[in-house]
Amino acid sequence: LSASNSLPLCNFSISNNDSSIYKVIVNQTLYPYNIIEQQVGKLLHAGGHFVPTTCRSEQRVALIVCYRKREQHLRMFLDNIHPFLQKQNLDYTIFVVNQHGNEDFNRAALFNVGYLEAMKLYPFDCFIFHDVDLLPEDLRNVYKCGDQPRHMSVAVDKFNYKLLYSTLFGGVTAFRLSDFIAANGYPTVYWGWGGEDDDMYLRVVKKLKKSITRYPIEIARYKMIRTHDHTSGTANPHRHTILYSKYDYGLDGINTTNYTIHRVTFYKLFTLINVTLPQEP
Ligand code: BGN
Repeated sequence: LSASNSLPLCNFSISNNDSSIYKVIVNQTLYPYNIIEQQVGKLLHAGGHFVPTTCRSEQRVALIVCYRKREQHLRMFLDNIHPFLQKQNLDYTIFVVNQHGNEDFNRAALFNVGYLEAMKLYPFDCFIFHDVDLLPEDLRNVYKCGDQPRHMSVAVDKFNYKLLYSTLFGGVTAFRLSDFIAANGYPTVYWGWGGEDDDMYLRVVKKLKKSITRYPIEIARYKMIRTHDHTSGTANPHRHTILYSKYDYGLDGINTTNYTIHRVTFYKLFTLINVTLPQEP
């Protein structure tokens, strides 16, 4: 896979505003995976890995998706995100981290697992952490990392394309490898819905001593997929307590992510990391 060094650096830019709108396809008639593979998987290497052939990418992007029982969402996500990222000429790989078992959902710990497992496979330098139900709508929303952690999902249709609050850091985020390591990754102590993204925001501000950045609100637009097959998790009653306890971020995060891998499978459209997270009472 080593791209020839003689190729020019990949350069993605859109001059004509009209062409920047990405046509999001939310198809309620569910295509089986093999049809999606035929439609958007032709140029992929095993495990949902794409490498531009006409240019050399400056970043290797790992797109980490947290997941549990959202089959329809995942299919729509894959159907949309592959052509989107290929148009941006990125060297990217899609990892779906599935939380197996009956423990409460732990979105943040799944992201850490994705990071840890991805690094065993390829020297990524950019990590994009993604909810499975968000689809980018504008090609100028480039899935790359910069000097500051970036909140990508600024304007979501469900919230009338408005930012809910100024420190919101949920949905989709992008971190340079060095920033993610310096933050000690995501927290692992948030079980159930809410708070883990606010915790990550505080890590950026307090531990990294950086501020987050965002693309302009007219660019960072997303459609939220809504189907009947998902049950949103229960809110975590401890989330405020943990968030405001000002605990030491060095003592919880990448270095304390406890997990058991069942299997890593290299499908055409993504790498599946199937994992159990032991939940302490
Ligand atoms: C916030 C949640 C976030 C969530 C956004 C958007 C909390 C912590 C309270 C101290 N934060 O209220 O996790 O992403 O709403 O839904 O619940």
